[in-house]
Amino acid sequence: MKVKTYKGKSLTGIIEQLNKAFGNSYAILSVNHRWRWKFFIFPSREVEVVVGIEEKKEKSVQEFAQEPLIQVANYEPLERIIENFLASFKKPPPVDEGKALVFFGPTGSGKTTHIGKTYIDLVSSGLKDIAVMSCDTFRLGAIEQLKIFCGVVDTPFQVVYEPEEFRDMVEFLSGHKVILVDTPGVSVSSKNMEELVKFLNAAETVNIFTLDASKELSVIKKYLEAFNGMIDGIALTKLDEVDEAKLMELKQVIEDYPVYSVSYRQNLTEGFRRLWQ
Ligand SMILES: Nc1nc2c(ncn2[C@@H]2O[C@H](COP(=O)(O)OP(=O)(O)OP(=O)(O)O)[C@@H](O)[C@H]2O)c(=O)[nH]1
Ligand SMILES: [Mg+2]
Repeated sequence: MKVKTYKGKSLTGIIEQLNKAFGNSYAILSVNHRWRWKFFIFPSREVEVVVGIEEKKEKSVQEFAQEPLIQVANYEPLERIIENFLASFKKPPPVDEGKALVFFGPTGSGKTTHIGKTYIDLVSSGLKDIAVMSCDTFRLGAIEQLKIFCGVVDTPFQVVYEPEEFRDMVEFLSGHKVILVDTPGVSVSSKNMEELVKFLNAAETVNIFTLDASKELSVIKKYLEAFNGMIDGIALTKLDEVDEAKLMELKQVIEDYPVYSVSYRQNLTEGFRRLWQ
């Protein structure tokens, strides 16, 4: 499966073109409606559709679109800054096959999005033997979001409610090459942090602290202290929302941890770098 983003003026227009090009060999993963402002006064609607396409049915962009529906923005400067930033970090150790990667961290830090991005990145690089698990039973949306992806390439998707269930499921799925685990957001002082710690202690996993780079450094430090000892590595999100100076400050705060992946776009198909193998 290839995952692509198409943009256009109307959803029906995009669907019409998708039907023409791919018949029933595609699945819509998400739809986002936005307003675009021209000269700050003329709003126009834009729809962004993320689509999973069976590879053999894929056609060239030119064949597919009358008007260019795919708009790949130029992120070169940002990518260069991020490359430099990443160069000085420890490389994450290789992840053993069948070991679960648990993405945990504060509410809204980008865990579910990061799992989606990781999933798309792995599938696009040819690795399809993936299982996905969610301990995020608080937000139905999170489960639904992940379920949609998993349906596209027949990925096992499991929801677990208790730490013991989590331990058993990690073992049950350990025959898969990669297991990605989503968790509910935590705040340092709340009860859900205790709950999460029970999950993290229940099985031998790679615990990836998902950190929103745009948060204040004092808040980031507080979280790192609170989870000290549980963090195997870091996934940094929202790098598109910080400047170079903030990146440098951030580097000093997290330099002891390997960085597993970074994201720098809200969109699932763009702005992602995976550093673990
Ligand atoms: N700009 C930008 N936005 C991002 C990025 N990653 C995630 N987001 C946005 O951050 C918001 C929160 O993302 P989620 O993936 O729902 O975060 P979460 O940690 O799963 O949230 P909870 O499950 O509520 O704890 C969403 O609006 C995402 O689109 C990124 O790299 N850049
Ligand atoms: Mg989530």
